[in-house]
Amino acid sequence: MTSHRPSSAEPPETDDHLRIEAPQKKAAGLASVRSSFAHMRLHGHGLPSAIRILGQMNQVDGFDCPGCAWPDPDDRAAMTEFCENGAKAAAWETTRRRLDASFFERYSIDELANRSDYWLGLQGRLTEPLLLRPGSRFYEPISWDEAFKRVAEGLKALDSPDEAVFYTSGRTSNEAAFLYQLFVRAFGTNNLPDCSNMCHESSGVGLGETVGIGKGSVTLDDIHEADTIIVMGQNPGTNHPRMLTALQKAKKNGAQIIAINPLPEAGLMGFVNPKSPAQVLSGGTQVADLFLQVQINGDVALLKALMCLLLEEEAKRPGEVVDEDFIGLFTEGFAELRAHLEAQDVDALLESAGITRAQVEQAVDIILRSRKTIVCWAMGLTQHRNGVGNVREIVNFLLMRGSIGMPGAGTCPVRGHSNVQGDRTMGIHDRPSEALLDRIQEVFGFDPPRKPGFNTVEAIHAMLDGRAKLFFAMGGNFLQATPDTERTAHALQKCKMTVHVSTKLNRGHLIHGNWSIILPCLARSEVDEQAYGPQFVTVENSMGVVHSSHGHLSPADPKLYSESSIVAWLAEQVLGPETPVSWCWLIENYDRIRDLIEQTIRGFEDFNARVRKPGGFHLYNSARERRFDTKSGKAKFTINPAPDLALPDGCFRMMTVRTHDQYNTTVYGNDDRYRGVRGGRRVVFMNEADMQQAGIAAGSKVDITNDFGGARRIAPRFTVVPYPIPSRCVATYFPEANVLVPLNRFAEGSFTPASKDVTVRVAPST
Ligand SMILES: Nc1nc2c(c(=O)[nH]1)N[C@H]1C(S)=C(S)[C@@H](COP(=O)(O)OP(=O)(O)OC[C@H]3O[C@@H](n4cnc5c(=O)[nH]c(N)nc54)[C@H](O)[C@@H]3O)O[C@H]1N2
Ligand SMILES: Nc1nc2c(c(=O)[nH]1)N[C@H]1C(S)=C(S)[C@@H](COP(=O)(O)OP(=O)(O)OC[C@H]3O[C@@H](n4cnc5c(=O)[nH]c(N)nc54)[C@H](O)[C@@H]3O)O[C@H]1N2
Ligand SMILES: [Mo]
Repeated sequence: MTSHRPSSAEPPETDDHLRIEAPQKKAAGLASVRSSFAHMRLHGHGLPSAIRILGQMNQVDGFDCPGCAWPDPDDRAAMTEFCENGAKAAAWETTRRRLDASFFERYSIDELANRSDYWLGLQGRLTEPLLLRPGSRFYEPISWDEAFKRVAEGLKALDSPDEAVFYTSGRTSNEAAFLYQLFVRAFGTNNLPDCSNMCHESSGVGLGETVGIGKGSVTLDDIHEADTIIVMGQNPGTNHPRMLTALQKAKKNGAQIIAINPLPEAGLMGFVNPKSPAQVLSGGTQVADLFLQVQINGDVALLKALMCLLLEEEAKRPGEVVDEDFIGLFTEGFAELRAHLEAQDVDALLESAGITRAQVEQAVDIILRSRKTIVCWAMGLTQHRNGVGNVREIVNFLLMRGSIGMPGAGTCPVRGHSNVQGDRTMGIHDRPSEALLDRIQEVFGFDPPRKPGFNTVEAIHAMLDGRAKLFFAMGGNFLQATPDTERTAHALQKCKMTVHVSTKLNRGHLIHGNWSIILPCLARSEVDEQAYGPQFVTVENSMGVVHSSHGHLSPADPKLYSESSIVAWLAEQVLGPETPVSWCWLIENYDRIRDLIEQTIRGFEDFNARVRKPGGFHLYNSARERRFDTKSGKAKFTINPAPDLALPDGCFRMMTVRTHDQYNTTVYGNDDRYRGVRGGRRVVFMNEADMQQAGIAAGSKVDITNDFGGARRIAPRFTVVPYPIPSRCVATYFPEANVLVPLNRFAEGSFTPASKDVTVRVAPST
C-alpha cells in the first residue's frame, strides 16, 4: 500500500504555542466584545473605524453580514445586530492591507504554500487580476481585458461545454448568481457544483422528498413563539451566535430547549448577552434545559427511540400524543412507520445512541407540553452517510405530532453561508428542475442544457479522469472545503486552466491548473458603482426572507470589479453574438437584473419594489401553509434504518468541526476559546477513558490515519486534548483533517461528504 505524507495542498504545522485550558460553559459575554474589536485592530481599524463598520452590519440600509445566514429581527437597533464572529468576518474583508504587484514579485507560490492559512488571510485584499503561466512559480498582474480574453479563450478551446466546471460559494449575491447560472447555461452546461453540496444538500433532499420544499418552514417569530426547540448537530455559539439571542427570547416566553450533540458546546449550555449589562453582571442564562450527549451519528437511533416512547404515551392517553387529524388529512405512510417503530428494540436503540431511557423520558415530558415544537439542525446531521435519513427522521417526528405549518412549529435547517439559500433559489444547481429550465427557455429564447451537471464529488472525479478540464470558482476554496485534499489537489492540477474570483488569497490559488487566473472582486461591504450610480444587491436568509444589502465603504481598490460585472464581461466575450441578453446593459443598473429574476423565478413578483421595503419580504413557503408539494400532494412518513455504528477494533469515529476563530477555510485566529484551545489548530479531542486504554497521554503528539482509495492517509502530529466526548468518538478541525475524509463516502441521495463520520486510528507519532 502506498502511503501519503502532507504536501503543500495541506496547511503546514504551526502549533508552536499551543495551550490547553478548561472548556467554557457559557458563550459570548464581554470577552466576545473584546475579541470583536481586537480583530478589527488586527486588520488595521482603530475604534472609530471599527464602530463605523460594525454599525452598518445587518442594518436596513447597511450591508448584510458576510458571515452566517441567520435572519435579522424586525426591531433592530444600531450597533446591535453584529456578533463577535460577524465582526471577525467584517474585519477580515475590510482589512486595510493590500496585495500589490510587489507582493507577488517577492513570494513564489511555493513560498506562499509554506505559510499558514492564517498568514495568507492576513496579507490583505487582492487588487488586480493575476496570471500564473505554465511552468512559472510567480503570479503576475495582468489587465482585466487580458484576463477576460484568456478565460474566454480557455472556455472556447474546450471540446464540449461539459468540460468546464463552475463552482459557487454561498456569499454570491442573488444578482450575480442569477447572471452566473444564465451565462453557464447559455454556454451549454449544468456543471454548477456548489458549497451547498458539502453542506445542507442532505436537508434540501430530505425535506424536498417528504414535505415538498427543500427549505425550512419557520420564521424568526416562530422561534420566539415555540414551546420546545430541539437544537441538533449544531454549534450556534460559534457558527450562528445571533441565534442565541433568539433562543433566549424564546426561553423568556416559556420555551424549553433540548440540545442533542456529542459535545457540551458552550453556546448550548449558557449565554451571556454582551449587550445586556444586567446579564453581564449576573453571569447570563442557561440555554439547554436538557442536554442529550448522543454519540456521533447516533441521531437516527435516538429519534426512533423518542418516537417509540411517544407511541407508548399515545397508548396510555389516546388522541393526546399523535395528531391523527393532521396525519389523516395531510400525510401518507404513517401506518408503515408505526409498524416499523413497534418492531424496534428500544433498549438497543438507546444503547446505540448512547442515551439512557430516563433522559429520553425527560425529553418526552418537555415535548408533550404542546405541539409548538421546532427542530433546528446543521452539519452534525447532514454530513453523514445517512444525512438524508437524519433529516427524514426529524420530519417523521414533527409530522407525527402535527408540528409543522402552524405558528411556533416546524423545520429549521440553519444555513451556513449568508446567501447559500438564495444562490439555489437563483438556479445555481447541478440538477435544475425542469420548471426552471422551461422558464429560462421561455424568457431567454435559448435551449438550456437538460442533462444533469456535476456536483462537487462528481466534479472532482471528472477532473481526475479528464472529463473536465477547466475549473472556474465564483468565490470559495474548493481545494480545502472538499474531502480527500490530496486527490482534489491532483484533480485541480490536471486542469488546463483554473480560475478563481476572490476577495483574498487562499491555498486554493496555489494548487493550480496549467494556467491559473485570479479575478479580484469587490466585497459586500463596499460601494458597487455602476453607470446608474451605486448599486445594492439582494440576499435570502435561512428563513426565506429576501432583502437588500448596501455596501458603503470605498472599494479596497478602484480597479476591482463586482461579481456581477465579472460574469457580464466574461459572458460578453465567451458568447459573442449568440448571447441571450445584453450583459453590459444589464449591469448598468441592477434593477434590470432583478426584472429578469422576476420574470424567471417564481415568488419574485414586483421584486424591485418589494425588496426596497425595509427588511425585504418573505418568499412563499408551501410547507408553512400545510401545502405539501410532493408527487401525491401529501407529506410523507418514511422508514430510515438506523446506521450500524460498529467500529473495527482500535478505531475511532471522527467528526471534523469548526473552531471559534474560523470561517470555513478562512482562519481568523488560532484560538478555539470556548473549547479551551489557544494558539493552535492541530488538535484531536479524545475521551479520557479511551486515552487511558490506548496508552495515549494528554498533550502528546499522535498521527491520525486511515486507509481508502488504495492508500494510507496520514494526518501527522496532532496534539491530544482530553475532552468530555463520548467514548470511541474523536473530534478534529476542518480543513486540517480533510486529508482523512474519503471522497467516496457521502450521504446517500445527496452526495454530501460524510465529514462528521470518518473512521480513523490514533497512535503516538512516529
Ligand atoms: N463563525 C463561523 N460561522 C459560520 C461558519 C464558520 O466556519 N464560522 N460556517 C458557516 C457554514 S458554511 C455552516 S454550514 C454553518 C455550520 O454550523 P455548524 O453545523 O454548527 O458547524 P460545525 O462546526 O460543523 O458543527 C457541527 C456541530 O455538530 C455536532 N455534531 C457532529 N456530529 C454530530 C452527530 O452525529 N450528531 C449530532 N447531534 N451532533 C453532531 C458537533 O459537535 C458540532 O457541535 O456555520 C456557518 N457559520
Ligand atoms: N471536513 C469538513 N469539510 C467541510 C465542512 C466540514 O464541516 N468538515 N463543511 C463544508 C461546508 S458546510 C461548506 S459551506 C464548505 C465551504 O466551502 P467554500 O464556500 O468553498 O469555502 P470558504 O472557506 O467559505 O471560502 C473562502 C474563500 O472565499 C473567498 N471569498 C470570501 N468572500 C468573498 C466574496 O465576497 N466574493 C468572492 N468571490 N469570494 C469571496 C475568499 O477567497 C476566501 O478565501 O466547506 C465544506 N467542507
Ligand atoms: Mo456550509
